[in-house]
Amino acid sequence: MKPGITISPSVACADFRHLEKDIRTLEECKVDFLHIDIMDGTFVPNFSLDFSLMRMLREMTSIPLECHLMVVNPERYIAKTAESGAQFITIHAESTFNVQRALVAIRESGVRSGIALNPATPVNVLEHILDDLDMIVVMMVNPGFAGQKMIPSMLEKITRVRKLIDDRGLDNIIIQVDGNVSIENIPLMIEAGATMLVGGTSSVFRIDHSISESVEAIRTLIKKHKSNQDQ
Ligand code: S6P
Ligand code: MG
Repeated sequence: MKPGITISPSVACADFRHLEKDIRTLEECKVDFLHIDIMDGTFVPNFSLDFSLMRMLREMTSIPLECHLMVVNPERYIAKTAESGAQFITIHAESTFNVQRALVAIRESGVRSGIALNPATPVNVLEHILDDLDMIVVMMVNPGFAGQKMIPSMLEKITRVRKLIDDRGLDNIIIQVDGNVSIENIPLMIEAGATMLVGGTSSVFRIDHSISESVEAIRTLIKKHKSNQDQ
């Protein structure tokens, strides 16, 4: 069965001057996950969060953590990510020669597995690994930075991923979207078939709105989509 639509705020976009306060607000808003970006400065030209911060969050809150590894040869870090409290580990299809083996290793560590596709990576790389997946992440931007603009053709990519998993009877696989998941873009992404929304600077952590207002605005869009579907 197709999963319900969930919200996963990207912690890298929070204001670290008052991180704990933001986390408490996200708890009050009952968000579904926290999205943890880990970058190595090689797979992407930037650095972000790390395992010690993940462990701190794990102690601070019971909101489930889903970790997005933007690192070369991510198999080196699966055990560490699992030990740091991840409930999902997403690796990039482009980041290792041994994608299927790495996905199996994620599940063997007791964690649900995800694969992320950079904008230039075609959907057909998923065809032979669908049985090893709990989540597919369609990157709407090239990974590495917050605050970028969505690449419009990625909407069609979501549609293709949706068709691929529905045709195989695997519609329980989550389709996450990451990058410029903005208030404007969310309806288009959900319409195309996305089921997990990563909220960054263009939605949950907007400068001109509070976190609560932003999560509420996202929920309203989700409800609107659902009521359109029910009609
Ligand atoms: C980007 C990273 C993302 C960002 C998030 C930013 O490489 O994987 O998770 O943190 O997408 O959101 P926004 O709304 O600023 O694009
Ligand atoms: Mg991410």
